[in-house]
Amino acid sequence: MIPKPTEISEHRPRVLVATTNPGKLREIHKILGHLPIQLVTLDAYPSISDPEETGTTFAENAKLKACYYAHSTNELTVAEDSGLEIDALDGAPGVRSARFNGESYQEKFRTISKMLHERGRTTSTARFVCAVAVWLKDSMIWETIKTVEGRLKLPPQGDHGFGYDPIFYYPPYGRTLAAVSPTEKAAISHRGQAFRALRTDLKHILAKT
Ligand code: ITT
Repeated sequence: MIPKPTEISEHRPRVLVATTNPGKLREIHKILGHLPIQLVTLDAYPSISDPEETGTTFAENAKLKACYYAHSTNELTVAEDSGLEIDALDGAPGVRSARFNGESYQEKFRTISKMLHERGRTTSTARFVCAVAVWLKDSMIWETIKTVEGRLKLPPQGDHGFGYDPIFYYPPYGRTLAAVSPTEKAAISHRGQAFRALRTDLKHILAKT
């Protein structure tokens, strides 16, 4: 007898992708979504509040989130911390990218423009960074950190992606990451690289569970 899809998925190993950011989740789902695993999101755990991101590096925050959600759910947990580093602003907004000045991204972009102007600049080299940690019970069982190099380009351009994509110009494409397709972004992005590395190692990771 052919098992029903729900019966198949119940026998697949569960992996919790612990992020509250829908933009991240869409991109991660595109890379891990077709694997023989059951991808679980934080929607399954509505009563768990977000941890305070007290780390000073992307790697520390990724570990902190993975550890926190793994302990709260007892799931094999993948978490990531990411953000934009602008060289002319000494690496800001960095680990504070999500919380950086301004409620909306339009406000954040205006703040960045003003800060650059105060330093006599209109542009700067910059990079997106993505640190990923996988945690089970009391141990971290996998981690990576990946980056994509580009330049700031104001005013913002493009409607795809999320966050700082409209001001992140990627020279090989000649466009911002908000002006390219999701597939083009995933091919070169910090998150695309990190989650493809996770996908490659997933068999070994699952063998440890
Ligand atoms: P979780 O902690 O729940 O995963 P978050 O959005 O708070 O969600 P972070 O603390 O890692 O996550 O902050 C990441 C921020 O960095 C994100 O909100 C964007 O502002 C920015 N960012 C990261 N990756 C990006 C990308 O691919 N494109 C544009 N902006 C990005």
